[in-house]
Amino acid sequence: MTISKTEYVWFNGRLVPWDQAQVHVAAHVLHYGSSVFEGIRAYETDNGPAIFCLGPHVDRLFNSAKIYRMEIPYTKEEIEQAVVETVRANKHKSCYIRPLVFRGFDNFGLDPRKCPVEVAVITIEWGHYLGSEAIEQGVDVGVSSWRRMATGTFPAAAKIGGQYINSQLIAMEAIDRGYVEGIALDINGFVSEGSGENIFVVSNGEILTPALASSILQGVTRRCVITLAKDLGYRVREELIPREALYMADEVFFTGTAAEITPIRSIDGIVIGAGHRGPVTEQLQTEFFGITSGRIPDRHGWLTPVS
Ligand code: PPE
Repeated sequence: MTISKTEYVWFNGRLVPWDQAQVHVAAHVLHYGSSVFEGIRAYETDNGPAIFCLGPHVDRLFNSAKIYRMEIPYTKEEIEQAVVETVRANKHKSCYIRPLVFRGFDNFGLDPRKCPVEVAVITIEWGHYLGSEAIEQGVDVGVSSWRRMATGTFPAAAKIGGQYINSQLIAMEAIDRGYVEGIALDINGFVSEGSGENIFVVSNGEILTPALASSILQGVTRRCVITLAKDLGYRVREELIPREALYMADEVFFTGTAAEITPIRSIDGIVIGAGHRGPVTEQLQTEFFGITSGRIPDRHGWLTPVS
């Protein structure tokens, strides 16, 4: 998605005009990927924009920073407030929000802890991640030749900037092969996730999703979809999923802040289920988009109103 400038970026404690939110080329993050970040959506409702799962996203941001030994110089409440203020200042009806915490410039070398920790909140207009028709029609994807990082090499559950080189390799390969997205396996060959999405499999009325041990990001949307599925009476299991379970599934879908709930209609040219969005996926979408739009009561307290 091409970024269109907004009026303001929240940068190190205050709203500044878009063009003033700049870093130096010596910033540590540019050289070594030293950042943690989030992706959050604000949805349009009748009462103005509402931010989806703000608390869980800010919690994950702080957990990512903790693992990476990065002290965020603001409290969680201050970051939440910064997100709300930025959405409001840019007068969005709906938007994608990118909180970013990164190491600025002080020294080169691999102990970054002398470099200042800088914080930005950027908001942009963003439609459907995997194409405008993807939510209804589903997408064609392929299993990547790139694996997710092996356990004990990178903390896959955390959202750390440098780790996204792995995702970029998966995404570029998929697009070069004519797919919308790639599915990566973990180092043992079990299903892990998409370059920027978690994945779910529906088989014989049961819903499966890879466990945290399969090098997945601990997705906020994943957690919500598990909750919604249980509300609807489905059994959900987080477990090891072999690659062939994808091809044999009745339905497969991606979840993510950007991807929301996107059906997968083929994998490696093999048609999944009936080859279009399945009934379980549709039922979950109805709940998800009902809650995010305010049409269904927010029974889990997932929305933070902006106005
Ligand atoms: N796995 C990965 C690797 C990932 O990047 C995301 C989010 C997810 C799973 C889903 O997590 P969650 O958003 O908390 O449900 N990917 C972000 C998009 C990446 C991009 O910048 O492009 C997102 O959806 O915001």
